[in-house]
Amino acid sequence: MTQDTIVSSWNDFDPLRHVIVGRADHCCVPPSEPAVDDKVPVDSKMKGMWGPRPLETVEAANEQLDGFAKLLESRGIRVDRPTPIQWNQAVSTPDFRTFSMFGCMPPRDVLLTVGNEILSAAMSFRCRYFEYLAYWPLMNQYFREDPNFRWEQAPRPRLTDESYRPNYGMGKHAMTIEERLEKVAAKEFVTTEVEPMFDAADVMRMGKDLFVQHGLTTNRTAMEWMQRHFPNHRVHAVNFPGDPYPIHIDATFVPLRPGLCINNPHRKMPEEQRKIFAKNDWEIVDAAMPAHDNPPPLCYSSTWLSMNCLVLDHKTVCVEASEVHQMEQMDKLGMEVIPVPLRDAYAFGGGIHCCTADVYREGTCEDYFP
Ligand code: ABU
Repeated sequence: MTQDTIVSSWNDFDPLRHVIVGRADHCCVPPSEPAVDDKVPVDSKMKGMWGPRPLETVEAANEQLDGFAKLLESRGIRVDRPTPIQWNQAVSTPDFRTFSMFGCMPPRDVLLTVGNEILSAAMSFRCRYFEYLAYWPLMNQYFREDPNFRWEQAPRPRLTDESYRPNYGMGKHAMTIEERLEKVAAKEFVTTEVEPMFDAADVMRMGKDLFVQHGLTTNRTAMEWMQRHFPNHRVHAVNFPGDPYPIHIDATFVPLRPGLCINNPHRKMPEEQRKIFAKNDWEIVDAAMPAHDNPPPLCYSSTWLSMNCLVLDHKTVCVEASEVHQMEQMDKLGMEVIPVPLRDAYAFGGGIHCCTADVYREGTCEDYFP
């Protein structure tokens, strides 16, 4: 690593030195579109509503995000923030049109850091097509500061109607949870395989190995693209059959340090996929139950944001301050726990891990699964 190195991160647990924390400014609830519709449960109050989020919720979320940024800075971690744009604008390409964007929370969905590269994801939500623009000033700055930084963009998806299964889970007779789970078990999701589509938050980085969740936001074609793009890595497809809305791996399967992961007890990794961990002496522990029965209002995510934590180093972890069971479990697992109030930001796209994106962690690319 040279003195000029700004960007380097190979996993989610080595000592964190530089991170991006999202902002809630101008965030919107997006209008109906195929990929979004499938993420919003049929009985959700969000069904059918769209437009700018209420100002008081934006202010409350920003207060907590700013507080989190300050806390990280107080521990000597450099924190950068995105530059929000006016998200309440229509998006139009030759292939589709939608009437508003989403926001610059959460960065983890958009930016995938692998070593000295930050890759903007090929996201399947039309409303998130231009979200990378909020990070463009930072990417441009890193490009100028760090001669080895690889500023990358995955192929821009076309997101025509061909990219989605028509009326997946929708229509007059919306799918029941049982029917959804059957589709998940059959690995049949709203996205088709006509082009690579993925969210960066579906990728769990563990040195030479990238574990990628196949679900609503990431397809198999994206995994094939990733394997060719990262030829020195091993890309593993993982599925979590107990999750009726499989989106993003970081509230399902979370490494805390080399040799230890927590796994959502409702979304267990199948035996076949666990073998690689067992063979290499990794322990997989069931995560603690969430402290809340329901997510906050206007929230896309599940209550399992409880386990969506940010590991600062092998012994220190940030957990949302109201998640008492998860904090207690982390403590028992030998971690120093830093409680972070962030529940007011959940509705904007996620929790403690989601609202960040790695820029620099110490350490190198290890082979944990030889
Ligand atoms: N962005 C993480 C959401 C995961 C979940 O809803 O469980």
